[in-house]
Amino acid sequence: MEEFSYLHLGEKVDPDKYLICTYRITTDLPMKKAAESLAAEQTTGTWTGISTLERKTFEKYGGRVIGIDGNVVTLAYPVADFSMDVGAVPQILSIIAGNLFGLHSIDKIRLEDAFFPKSIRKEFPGPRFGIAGLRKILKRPEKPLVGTIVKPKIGLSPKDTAKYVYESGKGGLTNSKDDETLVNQKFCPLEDRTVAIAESLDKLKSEGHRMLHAINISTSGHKIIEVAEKAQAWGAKQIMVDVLTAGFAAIQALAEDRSIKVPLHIHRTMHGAMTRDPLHGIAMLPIAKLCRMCGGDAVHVGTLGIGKMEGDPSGDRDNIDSCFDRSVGYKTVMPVCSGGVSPGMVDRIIEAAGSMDVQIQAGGGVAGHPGGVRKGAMGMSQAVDAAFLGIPLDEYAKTHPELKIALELWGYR
Ligand code: RUB
Repeated sequence: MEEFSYLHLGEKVDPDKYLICTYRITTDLPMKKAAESLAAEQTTGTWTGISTLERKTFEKYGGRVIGIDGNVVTLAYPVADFSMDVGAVPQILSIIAGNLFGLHSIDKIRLEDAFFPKSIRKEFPGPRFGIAGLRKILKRPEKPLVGTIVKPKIGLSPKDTAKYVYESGKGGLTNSKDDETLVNQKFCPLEDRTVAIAESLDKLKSEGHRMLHAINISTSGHKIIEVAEKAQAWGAKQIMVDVLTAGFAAIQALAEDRSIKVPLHIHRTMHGAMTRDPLHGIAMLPIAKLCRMCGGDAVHVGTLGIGKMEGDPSGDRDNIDSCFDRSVGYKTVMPVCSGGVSPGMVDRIIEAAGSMDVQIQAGGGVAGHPGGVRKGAMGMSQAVDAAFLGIPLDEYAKTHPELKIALELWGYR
Protein backbone atom coordinates (compact mmCIF):
# COMPACT_ATOMS: atom_id res chain seq x y z
CA MET A 1 0.00 0.00 0.00
CA GLU A 2 1.37 3.39 -0.93
CA GLU A 3 2.43 5.56 1.99
CA PHE A 4 1.70 9.25 2.04
CA SER A 5 3.34 12.03 4.00
CA TYR A 6 1.30 15.01 5.13
CA LEU A 7 4.45 16.94 6.04
CA HIS A 8 5.22 19.96 3.86
CA LEU A 9 7.22 21.90 6.38
CA GLY A 10 8.25 25.37 5.28
CA GLU A 11 5.92 25.34 2.26
CA LYS A 12 4.29 28.68 1.45
CA VAL A 13 0.70 27.99 0.52
CA ASP A 14 -1.66 30.40 -1.22
CA PRO A 15 -3.92 31.74 1.58
CA ASP A 16 -6.79 31.95 -0.92
CA LYS A 17 -6.58 28.23 -1.64
CA TYR A 18 -6.33 26.88 1.90
CA LEU A 19 -8.04 27.29 5.24
CA ILE A 20 -5.08 27.55 7.59
CA CYS A 21 -5.30 26.60 11.25
CA THR A 22 -2.89 26.60 14.14
CA TYR A 23 -3.10 23.96 16.86
CA ARG A 24 -1.27 23.68 20.17
CA ILE A 25 -0.48 20.00 20.71
CA THR A 26 0.52 18.11 23.84
CA THR A 27 1.77 14.58 23.13
CA ASP A 28 4.47 12.07 23.91
CA LEU A 29 4.85 11.39 20.20
CA PRO A 30 7.39 13.22 18.08
CA MET A 31 5.56 16.39 17.00
CA LYS A 32 5.91 15.52 13.29
CA LYS A 33 4.14 12.22 13.86
CA ALA A 34 1.37 13.84 15.89
CA ALA A 35 0.90 16.52 13.24
CA GLU A 36 0.67 13.88 10.54
CA SER A 37 -1.92 11.89 12.44
CA LEU A 38 -3.93 15.09 12.88
CA ALA A 39 -3.76 15.94 9.17
CA ALA A 40 -4.59 12.39 8.17
CA GLU A 41 -7.60 12.09 10.49
CA GLN A 42 -9.07 15.42 9.45
CA THR A 43 -8.59 14.97 5.71
CA THR A 44 -7.81 11.90 3.61
CA GLY A 45 -6.51 9.37 6.10
CA THR A 46 -7.30 7.38 9.19
CA TRP A 47 -5.34 5.36 11.80
CA THR A 48 -3.93 2.97 9.19
CA GLY A 49 -3.02 2.98 5.53
CA ILE A 50 -6.04 2.37 3.30
CA SER A 51 -6.19 0.74 -0.10
CA THR A 52 -8.86 3.19 -1.28
CA LEU A 53 -6.69 6.29 -1.12
CA GLU A 54 -5.12 7.12 -4.46
CA ARG A 55 -2.27 9.58 -4.88
CA LYS A 56 -4.35 12.01 -6.92
CA THR A 57 -7.01 12.11 -4.18
CA PHE A 58 -4.36 12.58 -1.51
CA GLU A 59 -2.68 15.39 -3.43
CA LYS A 60 -5.91 17.24 -4.03
CA TYR A 61 -7.60 16.85 -0.64
CA GLY A 62 -4.88 15.95 1.85
CA GLY A 63 -4.11 18.43 4.64
CA ARG A 64 -0.64 19.93 4.57
CA VAL A 65 1.40 20.40 7.71
CA ILE A 66 3.27 23.52 6.73
CA GLY A 67 4.78 24.51 10.07
CA ILE A 68 5.84 23.13 13.41
CA ASP A 69 7.03 25.65 15.96
CA GLY A 70 7.60 23.98 19.31
CA ASN A 71 4.19 22.52 20.13
CA VAL A 72 2.28 24.68 17.65
CA VAL A 73 1.40 23.03 14.37
CA THR A 74 0.14 24.90 11.30
CA LEU A 75 -2.12 22.88 9.08
CA ALA A 76 -3.43 23.99 5.68
CA TYR A 77 -6.67 22.45 4.47
CA PRO A 78 -7.39 22.65 0.72
CA VAL A 79 -10.57 24.66 0.05
CA ALA A 80 -11.87 21.72 -1.97
CA ASP A 81 -12.32 19.85 1.35
CA PHE A 82 -15.12 22.22 2.34
CA SER A 83 -18.76 22.00 1.38
CA MET A 84 -20.16 25.47 1.27
CA ASP A 85 -23.63 25.25 -0.27
CA VAL A 86 -24.81 22.49 2.04
CA GLY A 87 -22.49 22.08 5.00
CA ALA A 88 -21.14 25.52 5.86
CA VAL A 89 -20.04 26.07 9.49
CA PRO A 90 -21.09 22.64 10.80
CA GLN A 91 -18.99 21.00 8.11
CA ILE A 92 -16.11 23.45 8.46
CA LEU A 93 -16.00 22.69 12.19
CA SER A 94 -16.11 18.95 11.57
CA ILE A 95 -12.86 19.37 9.70
CA ILE A 96 -10.95 22.00 11.64
CA ALA A 97 -12.33 21.15 15.08
CA GLY A 98 -13.74 17.64 14.79
CA ASN A 99 -12.47 14.16 15.70
CA LEU A 100 -9.03 15.57 16.43
CA PHE A 101 -9.93 16.40 20.04
CA GLY A 102 -10.45 12.74 20.86
CA LEU A 103 -7.43 11.11 19.22
CA HIS A 104 -5.51 8.79 21.56
CA SER A 105 -2.21 9.74 19.96
CA ILE A 106 -2.66 13.36 21.01
CA ASP A 107 -3.08 13.99 24.76
CA LYS A 108 -4.33 17.53 24.38
CA ILE A 109 -4.95 19.80 21.44
CA ARG A 110 -6.26 23.34 21.16
CA LEU A 111 -7.40 25.09 18.02
CA GLU A 112 -5.73 28.46 18.51
CA ASP A 113 -6.58 30.31 15.31
CA ALA A 114 -8.13 29.88 11.89
CA PHE A 115 -7.58 31.93 8.74
CA PHE A 116 -10.49 31.62 6.36
CA PRO A 117 -9.73 32.09 2.65
CA LYS A 118 -11.69 34.59 0.58
CA SER A 119 -13.52 31.82 -1.27
CA ILE A 120 -15.03 30.68 2.04
CA ARG A 121 -15.53 34.15 3.51
CA LYS A 122 -17.58 35.24 0.53
CA GLU A 123 -20.14 32.55 1.32
CA PHE A 124 -20.92 34.23 4.65
CA PRO A 125 -22.78 37.47 5.18
CA GLY A 126 -20.75 39.12 7.95
CA PRO A 127 -22.51 41.65 10.18
CA ARG A 128 -25.27 43.76 8.71
CA PHE A 129 -24.89 46.58 11.25
CA GLY A 130 -21.54 46.11 12.95
CA ILE A 131 -19.94 48.87 15.01
CA ALA A 132 -20.97 51.73 12.73
CA GLY A 133 -24.55 50.48 12.45
CA LEU A 134 -24.96 50.10 16.21
CA ARG A 135 -23.45 53.52 16.85
CA LYS A 136 -25.79 55.05 14.28
CA ILE A 137 -28.90 53.52 15.86
CA LEU A 138 -27.79 54.70 19.28
CA LYS A 139 -26.56 58.10 18.06
CA ARG A 140 -23.39 57.51 20.00
CA PRO A 141 -20.53 58.20 17.63
CA GLU A 142 -17.50 57.94 19.89
CA LYS A 143 -17.94 56.82 23.46
CA PRO A 144 -17.88 53.14 24.37
CA LEU A 145 -21.33 51.58 24.58
CA VAL A 146 -22.34 50.87 28.15
CA GLY A 147 -24.86 48.25 29.05
CA THR A 148 -26.43 45.98 31.59
CA ILE A 149 -27.60 42.41 31.81
CA VAL A 150 -30.96 42.34 33.55
CA LYS A 151 -30.52 40.69 36.95
CA PRO A 152 -31.64 38.40 38.41
CA LYS A 153 -31.07 36.32 35.27
CA ILE A 154 -34.39 34.59 35.77
CA GLY A 155 -37.43 35.27 37.86
CA LEU A 156 -38.44 38.83 37.03
CA SER A 157 -41.84 39.46 35.45
CA PRO A 158 -42.10 41.26 32.09
CA LYS A 159 -43.22 44.41 33.93
CA ASP A 160 -40.25 44.35 36.32
CA THR A 161 -37.86 43.59 33.46
CA ALA A 162 -39.19 46.54 31.50
CA LYS A 163 -38.90 48.75 34.57
CA TYR A 164 -35.27 47.64 34.97
CA VAL A 165 -34.59 48.56 31.35
CA TYR A 166 -36.25 51.95 31.72
CA GLU A 167 -34.32 52.73 34.89
CA SER A 168 -31.07 51.69 33.19
CA GLY A 169 -31.78 54.04 30.32
CA LYS A 170 -32.57 56.88 32.72
CA GLY A 171 -29.20 56.17 34.32
CA GLY A 172 -27.51 56.67 30.94
CA LEU A 173 -26.97 53.13 29.65
CA THR A 174 -27.07 52.60 25.91
CA ASN A 175 -27.69 48.86 26.03
CA SER A 176 -29.40 46.20 28.03
CA LYS A 177 -29.99 42.56 27.40
CA ASP A 178 -31.65 39.39 28.54
CA ASP A 179 -29.34 36.94 30.19
CA GLU A 180 -28.41 33.68 28.51
CA THR A 181 -30.81 31.54 30.52
CA LEU A 182 -33.93 33.60 29.88
CA VAL A 183 -36.01 32.90 26.79
CA ASN A 184 -39.73 32.17 27.21
CA GLN A 185 -40.29 30.85 30.70
CA LYS A 186 -43.76 31.13 32.22
CA PHE A 187 -42.73 33.83 34.69
CA CYS A 188 -41.55 36.06 31.82
CA PRO A 189 -43.10 35.12 28.47
CA LEU A 190 -41.20 36.34 25.45
CA GLU A 191 -44.15 38.22 23.98
CA ASP A 192 -45.09 40.08 27.16
CA ARG A 193 -41.45 40.87 27.92
CA THR A 194 -40.67 42.11 24.42
CA VAL A 195 -43.77 44.29 24.31
CA ALA A 196 -43.11 45.76 27.76
CA ILE A 197 -39.44 46.44 26.99
CA ALA A 198 -40.33 48.05 23.65
CA GLU A 199 -42.59 50.43 25.58
CA SER A 200 -39.72 51.31 27.91
CA LEU A 201 -37.38 51.91 24.97
CA ASP A 202 -39.98 54.04 23.17
CA LYS A 203 -40.56 56.06 26.31
CA LEU A 204 -36.83 56.62 26.71
CA LYS A 205 -36.63 57.66 23.06
CA SER A 206 -39.46 60.15 23.48
CA GLU A 207 -37.52 61.53 26.44
CA GLY A 208 -34.42 61.94 24.28
CA HIS A 209 -32.43 58.78 25.09
CA ARG A 210 -31.67 56.02 22.61
CA MET A 211 -31.19 52.52 23.91
CA LEU A 212 -31.18 48.96 22.60
CA HIS A 213 -32.25 45.84 24.44
CA ALA A 214 -31.26 42.41 23.10
CA ILE A 215 -34.07 39.88 23.44
CA ASN A 216 -32.80 36.30 23.79
CA ILE A 217 -34.48 34.16 21.16
CA SER A 218 -32.11 31.17 21.35
CA THR A 219 -34.15 28.13 20.38
CA SER A 220 -34.27 25.05 18.15
CA GLY A 221 -32.99 25.46 14.59
CA HIS A 222 -36.36 24.89 12.97
CA LYS A 223 -37.98 27.63 15.05
CA ILE A 224 -35.37 30.35 15.25
CA ILE A 225 -36.47 32.48 12.30
CA GLU A 226 -40.11 32.27 13.30
CA VAL A 227 -39.34 33.25 16.90
CA ALA A 228 -37.10 36.10 15.78
CA GLU A 229 -39.79 37.37 13.42
CA LYS A 230 -42.33 37.29 16.21
CA ALA A 231 -40.01 39.07 18.61
CA GLN A 232 -39.40 41.71 15.97
CA ALA A 233 -43.13 42.13 15.39
CA TRP A 234 -43.61 42.53 19.17
CA GLY A 235 -41.08 45.36 19.11
CA ALA A 236 -37.62 43.83 19.62
CA LYS A 237 -34.94 46.27 18.49
CA GLN A 238 -32.10 43.78 18.85
CA ILE A 239 -32.04 40.04 19.26
CA MET A 240 -29.64 37.81 21.10
CA VAL A 241 -28.41 34.32 20.33
CA ASP A 242 -26.45 31.98 22.60
CA VAL A 243 -24.14 30.92 19.81
CA LEU A 244 -22.54 27.82 21.26
CA THR A 245 -25.77 26.27 22.46
CA ALA A 246 -27.85 27.31 19.42
CA GLY A 247 -25.05 26.84 16.88
CA PHE A 248 -23.28 29.17 14.47
CA ALA A 249 -25.83 28.24 11.85
CA ALA A 250 -28.44 30.03 13.98
CA ILE A 251 -26.60 33.34 13.57
CA GLN A 252 -26.16 32.78 9.87
CA ALA A 253 -29.84 31.96 9.42
CA LEU A 254 -30.85 35.17 11.18
CA ALA A 255 -28.27 37.32 9.40
CA GLU A 256 -29.23 36.01 5.98
CA ASP A 257 -32.98 36.10 6.45
CA ARG A 258 -34.16 39.35 4.94
CA SER A 259 -37.18 39.50 7.23
CA ILE A 260 -34.88 40.03 10.23
CA LYS A 261 -33.99 43.69 10.33
CA VAL A 262 -32.46 44.19 13.76
CA PRO A 263 -28.87 43.76 14.98
CA LEU A 264 -27.70 40.45 16.45
CA HIS A 265 -26.07 40.28 19.88
CA ILE A 266 -24.01 37.12 20.30
CA HIS A 267 -23.61 35.61 23.77
CA ARG A 268 -21.09 32.77 24.19
CA THR A 269 -22.47 30.82 27.14
CA MET A 270 -20.73 27.39 27.43
CA HIS A 271 -17.54 28.74 25.89
CA GLY A 272 -15.56 27.87 29.02
CA ALA A 273 -15.91 24.18 28.12
CA MET A 274 -13.93 24.95 24.97
CA THR A 275 -11.80 27.96 25.84
CA ARG A 276 -10.75 27.57 29.45
CA ASP A 277 -8.03 24.91 29.22
CA PRO A 278 -5.01 26.61 27.65
CA LEU A 279 -3.88 23.28 26.20
CA HIS A 280 -7.14 21.74 25.03
CA GLY A 281 -10.28 22.85 23.25
CA ILE A 282 -10.98 25.84 21.06
CA ALA A 283 -9.64 29.32 21.73
CA MET A 284 -12.13 32.19 21.62
CA LEU A 285 -10.34 33.71 18.64
CA PRO A 286 -11.65 31.33 15.96
CA ILE A 287 -15.06 31.38 17.67
CA ALA A 288 -15.13 35.19 17.48
CA LYS A 289 -14.09 35.08 13.82
CA LEU A 290 -16.87 32.62 13.03
CA CYS A 291 -19.44 34.76 14.86
CA ARG A 292 -18.43 37.70 12.70
CA MET A 293 -18.48 35.66 9.49
CA CYS A 294 -21.94 34.33 10.28
CA GLY A 295 -23.32 37.81 10.90
CA GLY A 296 -23.03 38.75 14.59
CA ASP A 297 -23.09 42.52 15.17
CA ALA A 298 -21.90 42.44 18.78
CA VAL A 299 -19.93 39.51 20.17
CA HIS A 300 -18.90 38.62 23.73
CA VAL A 301 -15.10 38.43 23.81
CA GLY A 302 -14.11 38.55 27.47
CA THR A 303 -13.03 41.16 29.98
CA LEU A 304 -9.27 40.99 29.43
CA GLY A 305 -8.67 39.07 32.63
CA ILE A 306 -10.38 41.71 34.75
CA GLY A 307 -13.94 40.46 35.48
CA LYS A 308 -15.49 37.33 37.00
CA MET A 309 -14.88 34.97 34.09
CA GLU A 310 -11.57 33.26 33.45
CA GLY A 311 -9.81 34.83 30.50
CA ASP A 312 -6.32 35.89 29.58
CA PRO A 313 -5.64 39.51 28.73
CA SER A 314 -3.63 38.88 25.58
CA GLY A 315 -6.05 36.27 24.24
CA ASP A 316 -9.00 38.59 24.86
CA ARG A 317 -7.12 41.41 23.16
CA ASP A 318 -6.61 39.17 20.12
CA ASN A 319 -10.35 38.51 20.11
CA ILE A 320 -11.02 42.25 20.14
CA ASP A 321 -8.49 42.95 17.40
CA SER A 322 -10.12 40.28 15.24
CA CYS A 323 -13.43 42.18 15.54
CA PHE A 324 -11.72 45.19 13.93
CA ASP A 325 -9.66 43.38 11.28
CA ARG A 326 -10.63 45.03 7.99
CA SER A 327 -8.66 42.62 5.79
CA VAL A 328 -11.45 40.04 5.95
CA GLY A 329 -13.85 42.29 4.06
CA TYR A 330 -16.70 42.34 6.61
CA LYS A 331 -18.07 45.21 8.65
CA THR A 332 -16.35 45.48 12.03
CA VAL A 333 -18.05 43.91 15.05
CA MET A 334 -18.70 45.48 18.43
CA PRO A 335 -16.68 43.52 21.02
CA VAL A 336 -18.66 43.02 24.23
CA CYS A 337 -16.77 42.92 27.53
CA SER A 338 -19.02 41.43 30.15
CA GLY A 339 -18.93 39.23 33.23
CA GLY A 340 -18.31 40.45 36.77
CA VAL A 341 -17.72 44.02 35.64
CA SER A 342 -18.13 46.92 38.06
CA PRO A 343 -17.52 50.64 37.47
CA GLY A 344 -14.06 50.54 39.03
CA MET A 345 -12.85 48.23 36.25
CA VAL A 346 -14.09 50.27 33.32
CA ASP A 347 -10.96 52.34 32.67
CA ARG A 348 -8.72 49.27 32.85
CA ILE A 349 -10.93 47.37 30.44
CA ILE A 350 -10.93 50.23 27.93
CA GLU A 351 -7.17 50.63 28.27
CA ALA A 352 -6.56 46.91 27.81
CA ALA A 353 -8.96 46.80 24.86
CA GLY A 354 -6.99 49.61 23.24
CA SER A 355 -10.14 51.08 21.74
CA MET A 356 -13.28 53.08 22.48
CA ASP A 357 -15.12 50.65 20.22
CA VAL A 358 -16.25 48.34 22.98
CA GLN A 359 -19.52 47.59 24.70
CA ILE A 360 -18.95 47.27 28.42
CA GLN A 361 -21.70 45.60 30.40
CA ALA A 362 -22.47 45.05 34.05
CA GLY A 363 -25.29 43.06 35.59
CA GLY A 364 -24.39 42.85 39.28
CA GLY A 365 -22.36 46.03 38.83
CA VAL A 366 -25.63 47.87 38.10
CA ALA A 367 -28.30 45.96 40.02
CA GLY A 368 -26.03 45.63 43.07
CA HIS A 369 -25.69 49.38 43.55
CA PRO A 370 -27.08 50.37 46.97
CA GLY A 371 -29.04 53.20 45.33
CA GLY A 372 -30.91 50.86 42.94
CA VAL A 373 -30.79 50.25 39.20
CA ARG A 374 -30.92 53.87 38.04
CA LYS A 375 -28.06 54.91 40.29
CA GLY A 376 -26.17 51.72 39.40
CA ALA A 377 -26.55 52.62 35.74
CA MET A 378 -25.37 56.14 36.50
CA GLY A 379 -22.29 54.75 38.22
CA MET A 380 -21.44 52.62 35.16
CA SER A 381 -22.07 55.36 32.64
CA GLN A 382 -20.11 57.87 34.70
CA ALA A 383 -17.19 55.44 34.75
CA VAL A 384 -17.34 55.16 30.96
CA ASP A 385 -17.53 58.95 30.61
CA ALA A 386 -14.51 59.38 32.87
CA ALA A 387 -12.49 56.79 30.96
CA PHE A 388 -13.49 58.41 27.67
CA LEU A 389 -12.35 61.80 28.95
CA GLY A 390 -9.14 60.33 30.36
CA ILE A 391 -10.00 61.36 33.92
CA PRO A 392 -9.07 58.92 36.71
CA LEU A 393 -12.23 57.34 38.09
CA ASP A 394 -11.53 58.32 41.70
CA GLU A 395 -11.07 61.92 40.55
CA TYR A 396 -14.31 61.89 38.55
CA ALA A 397 -16.11 60.27 41.50
CA LYS A 398 -15.51 63.39 43.60
CA THR A 399 -18.28 65.13 41.66
CA HIS A 400 -20.28 62.01 40.74
CA PRO A 401 -21.73 60.41 43.88
CA GLU A 402 -23.18 57.33 42.14
CA LEU A 403 -19.73 56.41 40.87
CA LYS A 404 -18.23 57.21 44.25
CA ILE A 405 -20.58 54.77 46.00
CA ALA A 406 -19.79 52.07 43.41
CA LEU A 407 -16.05 52.51 43.86
CA GLU A 408 -16.40 52.40 47.63
CA LEU A 409 -18.44 49.20 47.42
CA TRP A 410 -16.55 47.24 44.76
CA GLY A 411 -13.17 48.95 44.77
CA TYR A 412 -10.94 50.67 42.29
CA ARG A 413 -7.45 49.59 41.18
C1 RUB B 1 -23.03 39.04 33.34
C2 RUB B 1 -23.18 37.62 33.01
C3 RUB B 1 -22.99 37.22 31.58
C4 RUB B 1 -21.52 37.13 31.34
C5 RUB B 1 -21.00 36.09 30.40
O1 RUB B 1 -23.49 39.35 34.63
O2 RUB B 1 -23.39 36.77 33.84
O3 RUB B 1 -23.67 36.10 31.24
O4 RUB B 1 -21.24 38.36 30.79
O5 RUB B 1 -19.61 36.22 30.27
P1 RUB B 1 -22.60 40.12 35.71
P2 RUB B 1 -18.88 36.28 28.85
O6 RUB B 1 -22.25 41.43 35.14
O7 RUB B 1 -23.50 40.22 36.92
O8 RUB B 1 -21.40 39.27 35.97
O9 RUB B 1 -19.26 37.58 28.22
O10 RUB B 1 -17.45 36.19 29.19
O11 RUB B 1 -19.35 35.15 28.04
